[in-house]
Amino acid sequence: MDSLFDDEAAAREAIAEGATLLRGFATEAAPRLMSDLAKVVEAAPFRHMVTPGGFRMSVAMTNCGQAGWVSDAKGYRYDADDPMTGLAWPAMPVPFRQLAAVAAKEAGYEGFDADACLINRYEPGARLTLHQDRNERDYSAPIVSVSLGLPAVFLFGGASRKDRPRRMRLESGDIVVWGGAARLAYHGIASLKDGEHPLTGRCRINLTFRKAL
Ligand code: MD3
Ligand code: FE
Repeated sequence: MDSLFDDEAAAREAIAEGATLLRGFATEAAPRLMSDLAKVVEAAPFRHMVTPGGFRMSVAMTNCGQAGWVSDAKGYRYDADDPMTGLAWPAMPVPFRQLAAVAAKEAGYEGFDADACLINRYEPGARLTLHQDRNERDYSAPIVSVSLGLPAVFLFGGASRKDRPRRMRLESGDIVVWGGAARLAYHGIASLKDGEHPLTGRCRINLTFRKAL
């Protein structure tokens, strides 16, 4: 194997116009991603953000990269600094950036260079209600998502919140690249089922790589 991410065996599955599932693409790199993540989390701990409407999110979040996604009473946005520490978000570990770029290329998006990585941690019962990702400047760049640990049911809707979502199981090591027509689709995560995973313990971690700036 010449590189951690050069997985000849990775199967490309078209799941919708512009969306590609790379099953198991991150499995080899996962232990390294978890140790790099531990360093990120030392500098920028997971926290439960509050929505502009005043609800505490069940998903715990942190970020790395030049900008991080934040939510508070003032709204949703990307910010260069972590509001919890007042410091810049930790730099994006090189293996994170490389994995995102290689996965994007595999899905047909050459030259993807993520500047932000939102890290979501789901404990049993945590969920993410249907939403669109609209805080990034340029919707022509895809979003690359990496699932680690416990499996989840991903809800993939349409261009309108009213479109009934498809349910898809995402497992540890799966990467999905969301671009083109899928980039502004409504999506979410159903309430996480309890379990235990050798990589993460009793949780699911999702890394989403974005071009935010
Ligand atoms: C489809 N995260 O962080 S990843 C998010 O598993 C988010 O934590 C979920 O939705 C998670 O915003 C889902 C898959 C994903 C991410 C971004 C998308 C799917 C997407 C953007 C557009 C369309
Ligand atoms: Fe999202």
